[in-house]
Amino acid sequence: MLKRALITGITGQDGSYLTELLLSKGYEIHGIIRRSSTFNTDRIDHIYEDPHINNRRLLLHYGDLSTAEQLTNLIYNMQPDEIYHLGAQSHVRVSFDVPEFTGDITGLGTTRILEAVRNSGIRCRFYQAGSSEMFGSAPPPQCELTPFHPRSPYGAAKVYGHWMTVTYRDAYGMFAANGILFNHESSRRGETFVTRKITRAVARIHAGRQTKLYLGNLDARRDWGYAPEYVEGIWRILQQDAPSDYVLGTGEAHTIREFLEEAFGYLDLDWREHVEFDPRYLRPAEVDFLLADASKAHRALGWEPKINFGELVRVMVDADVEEIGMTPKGAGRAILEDKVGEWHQWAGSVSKYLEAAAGTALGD
Ligand code: NAP
Ligand code: G4F
Repeated sequence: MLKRALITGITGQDGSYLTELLLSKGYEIHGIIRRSSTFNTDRIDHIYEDPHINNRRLLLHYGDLSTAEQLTNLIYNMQPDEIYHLGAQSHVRVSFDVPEFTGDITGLGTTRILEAVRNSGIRCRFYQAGSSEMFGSAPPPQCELTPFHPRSPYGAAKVYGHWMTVTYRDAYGMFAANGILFNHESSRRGETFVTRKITRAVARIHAGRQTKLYLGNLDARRDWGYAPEYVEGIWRILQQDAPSDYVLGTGEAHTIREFLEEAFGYLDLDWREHVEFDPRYLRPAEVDFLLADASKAHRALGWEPKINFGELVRVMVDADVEEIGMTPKGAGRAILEDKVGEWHQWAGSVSKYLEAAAGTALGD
C-alpha cells in the first residue's frame, strides 16, 4: 500500500525537497498551497503532475493556515498516514514587523492542524517544524534538553507550536514529534535569508550586474547545513517506533563574516570591496550563537549530515552563477555527486520516479 503524506508549506525550500524525497520512496503526496495572483509554485514546478494524468502521486490543494475549517475537511477526506507541517511565516526579521500575523500562522497554524487531526478522528503521524530560533539566547551548544529563550516573535511562535505538539502527544496519545532544526540552506533558499542573499550577490557581482551588497550584523554565528540532508532527518523522525523530539544540525558554527569570506573567496573576490552596512537589516533582538548538539539524532535516527560549511557555500554559489546563465566553477556539482544520495541531484530532478509511477503519461 502506498503511504499518503500531507505537506503544509510544500512550495517552500524544505517542502519541495521533502516532496522529492517522498516521491522517490513511493508515497502519494498531498500539498497545501496558497492562492496567489502570481505563480508561487516555482520550487515544485519540475515535479508538478497534470491533473489529467492517471495515478498521480502529487496532488495540490488550496488552503491557508489561518483557517481551520478547510484544513479539517481536507485531513478528514484525505486520511493521510503522515503530516509534515512545514508551513510558516518563517522570516525572523519580518516577524518583528508582523508579530501578530506570525503568531497566527507560525504559532496557531500548528494548533489548527493538530485540532484538525483530533477532530477528524484519524490516526496519523504528525511532524512539527521547530527551529533553533527557539533557543535564542541559551548558551551553545544547544540540545533537546536546553531550555528555550526565544528572541523574536517568530521564535516565540515556534515555542508555542513545539509545546502544543508535546501537549497533543501527552494528552491524546498522538504520534506527534518535533524537529528542532538549525539553519539549513540550498539553492532553493528564499532570497532574503542571509546565505542566499550573499551567494546571489556574489554571482551577480561576478557577472558585473551588481557592485554592492547591503547587510546587517556580521558577527552572529549560525550552524548552517544543507537542506536536502535535513529533509531526510525529518522523514526519519516520523519512521521511529515512538514519537520524540530531535535536534538536527551540523555541530559546526560560523559567523556571517566567515560566510562572506568563503563565498566571495570562491570566485576570487574580496568581500570588503562590496559589502556595506545597512542598519535596516539589524533585528531589535539578535540571536548571537547557535550550535547544534545533534547527538540524539546521530544515535537514534542514524542521521549524520555530510555536506560541511565550505561545501555548502560552493554548492550555493555555483547554483547562483548557473542561474544567471554563466558557467559555474564546478566544485558544487562535484560535491553533490560525491556525497548526496540518488534522489537528490544537481538539477534536482526526480522525474524518473514519477515516470515509473505514471507509465508514459507524463508530459502528455
Ligand atoms: P519557507 O521556504 O519560508 O517556506 C514556508 C512555506 O510556508 C511556504 O510554502 C509558504 O507558502 C508556506 N506558508 C506561509 N504562510 C502560509 C499560510 N498562511 N498558509 C499556508 N502556507 C503558508 O521555509 P523553509 O525554509 O522551507 O522552512 C520550512 C519550515 O521549517 C518552516 O516552518 C520554518 O519556520 C522551519 N524551519 C526552517 C529552518 C531553515 O533553516 N530553513 C530551520 C528551522 C525551522 P508560499 O510559498 O505561498 O509563501
Ligand atoms: O538568514 P537569516 O535571516 O536566518 P535566521 O534569522 O537565523 O532564521 C533562519 O533560521 C532559523 C533556524 O535557526 C529558522 F527557524 C528561520 O525560519 C530561518 O530559516 O539570518 C541569519 C543571521 C542573523 O543573525 C541576521 O541578523 O544573519 C544576520 N544578517 C545579517 N545581515 C542578516 C542580514 N540576515 C538577513 N536575513 N538579511 C541580512 O541582510
